[in-house]
Amino acid sequence: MNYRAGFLGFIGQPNAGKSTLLNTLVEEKVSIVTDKPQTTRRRVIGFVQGENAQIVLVDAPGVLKAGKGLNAFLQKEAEDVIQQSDALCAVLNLDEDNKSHLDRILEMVVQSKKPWFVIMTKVDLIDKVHRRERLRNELREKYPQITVLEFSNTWTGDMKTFRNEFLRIASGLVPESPAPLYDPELFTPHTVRELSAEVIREKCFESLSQELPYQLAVRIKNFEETDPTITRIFADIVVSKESHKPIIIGKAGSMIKKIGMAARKDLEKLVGHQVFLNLDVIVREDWFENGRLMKELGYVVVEE
Ligand SMILES: Nc1nc2c(ncn2[C@@H]2O[C@H](COP(=O)(O)OP(=O)(O)OP(=O)(O)O)[C@@H](O)[C@H]2O)c(=O)[nH]1
Ligand SMILES: [Mg+2]
Repeated sequence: MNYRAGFLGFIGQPNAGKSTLLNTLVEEKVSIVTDKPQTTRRRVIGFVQGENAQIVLVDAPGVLKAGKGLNAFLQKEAEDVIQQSDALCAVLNLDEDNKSHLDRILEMVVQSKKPWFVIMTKVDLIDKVHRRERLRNELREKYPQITVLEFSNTWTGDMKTFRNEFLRIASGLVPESPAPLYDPELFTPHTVRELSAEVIREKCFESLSQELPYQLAVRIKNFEETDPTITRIFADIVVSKESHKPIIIGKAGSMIKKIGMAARKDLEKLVGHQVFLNLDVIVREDWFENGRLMKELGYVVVEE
């Protein structure tokens, strides 16, 4: 069998479980996951290595209606992932109450003219059993050639089977390649510094409510690895309004302490040793509507 390698983009609604899928398949925490929609902001890449194939998974932000500022960036990022992938996976979540949102995902992958398949996620939600059957039948009728896999993050024993099945299907959709596209020893091209900023953002998402998580960004100021026993990380939590600052800091610093402790625990797992973490909160007025500030925070469309 000839070797195959290529980019496979996950396209789905916000909260569909795309990042969960990526982490499960890569068997590492590459992409952050929260119960809030619009968690992923920039494309996140992870590799799945098979015997005769390397699948480069691309986790995109959930598909949104076009907007401005950060939302426009998220939409463009999802569209670019569609364009730049060799094949696509439509991620259809059973907890989506508005069926037309799932139809939109299907329309987008069909329109791309790329090879594609479907992963139906959250199949553990038993009150959605009727939806699972209906969606399966509809897909079989409309797209008889398309493979439909099912996924639940509650599975324990079955992950290996799912992973193998995924590799078999995805390998058939990516092009032949003389060699892997990335070093097969790696699981992601992202640096530990980049992953660290995302871990801190995840803890902010988990600890804060309402619009706050959507209006903050995390920037690593300094990442010191000179001492092999301890990594020192200095980061800014960037908020969009002066009034958000005291909420993030919390009463007597309790909120920022909570975020910092949770982040440090995960960062220590990531780097494999002790982490010193220093978090500051800074205000950049309405950064998510300001092209220049967005660019400064790394939310800039990569032209390739
Ligand atoms: N019940 C159930 N929940 C799941 C499953 N997969 C993911 N979730 C949960 O769904 C929520 C969203 O998961 P994510 O992986 O962050 O979803 P996403 O598609 O990456 O979301 P965005 O980045 O916002 O576009 C999290 O709370 C997950 O724990 C599943 O199979 N079953
Ligand atoms: Mg995500």
